[in-house]
Amino acid sequence: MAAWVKWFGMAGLMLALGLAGLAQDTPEAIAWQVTEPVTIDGSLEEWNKSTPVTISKASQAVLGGYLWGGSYDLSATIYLMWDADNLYIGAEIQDDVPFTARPGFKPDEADSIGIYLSTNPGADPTREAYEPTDFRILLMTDGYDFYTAIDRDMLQDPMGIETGGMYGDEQVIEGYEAAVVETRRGCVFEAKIPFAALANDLIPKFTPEPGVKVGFDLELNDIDMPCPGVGAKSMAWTGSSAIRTSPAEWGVLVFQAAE
Ligand SMILES: [Ca+2]
Ligand SMILES: [Ca+2]
Repeated sequence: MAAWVKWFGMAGLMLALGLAGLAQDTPEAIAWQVTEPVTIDGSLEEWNKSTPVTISKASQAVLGGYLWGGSYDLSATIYLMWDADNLYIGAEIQDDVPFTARPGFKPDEADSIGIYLSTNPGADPTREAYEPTDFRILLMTDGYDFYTAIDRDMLQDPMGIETGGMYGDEQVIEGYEAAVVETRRGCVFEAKIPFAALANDLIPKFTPEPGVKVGFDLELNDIDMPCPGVGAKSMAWTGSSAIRTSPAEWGVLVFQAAE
């Protein structure tokens, strides 16, 4: 066998092993198909809670980790569900000072949840640059306004879905619904995001089906004093703070049929 054939064979093997390693290392979250209508009321009694995503470890702090005081300070158990038109997120959040925000500050420097979602199942999971079908969505977990933001600053051409809401006090997701119930340790948050809000004439609407997988991550953002100069902290399900600019560190969301 010619040396170059061996070399290419070895390189191919190493590439295959590398890709296999990558596939094994990519965490998967599950969104369950809705079996009964989800009522956005802050109660998760109608939810499939069999596969929670947890953010509760020091290793998941991605910004301001030195401020993290443990799971009572900030942690969450998060559930995902879907129907043909919507992604649902339910979160049992522990936050020693919930519903905290500062007027004019970014939602990711307030109490909020960040959702990272690709609407293109065919996207290259190793891509390091956002594509127009990659979305960073921020949901304020305050007790009444439920403002939202979509961050598209990492895209050269956002294809008509521009950055909005990044300085607070805006509702940028059409059809969005959210509700919250305060608990002893924080709150239960429940929200509905229509897939149509992540589509336009240029960006096709995502149509979930059982077995479909897309790039995905979750972020918890927290402040505990609504004063200028107070540091915010962020924790992520997987990856580092680089998830904000690169989908390469995201995990995967699997759309599962109802059992
Ligand atoms: Ca409910
Ligand atoms: Ca807080």
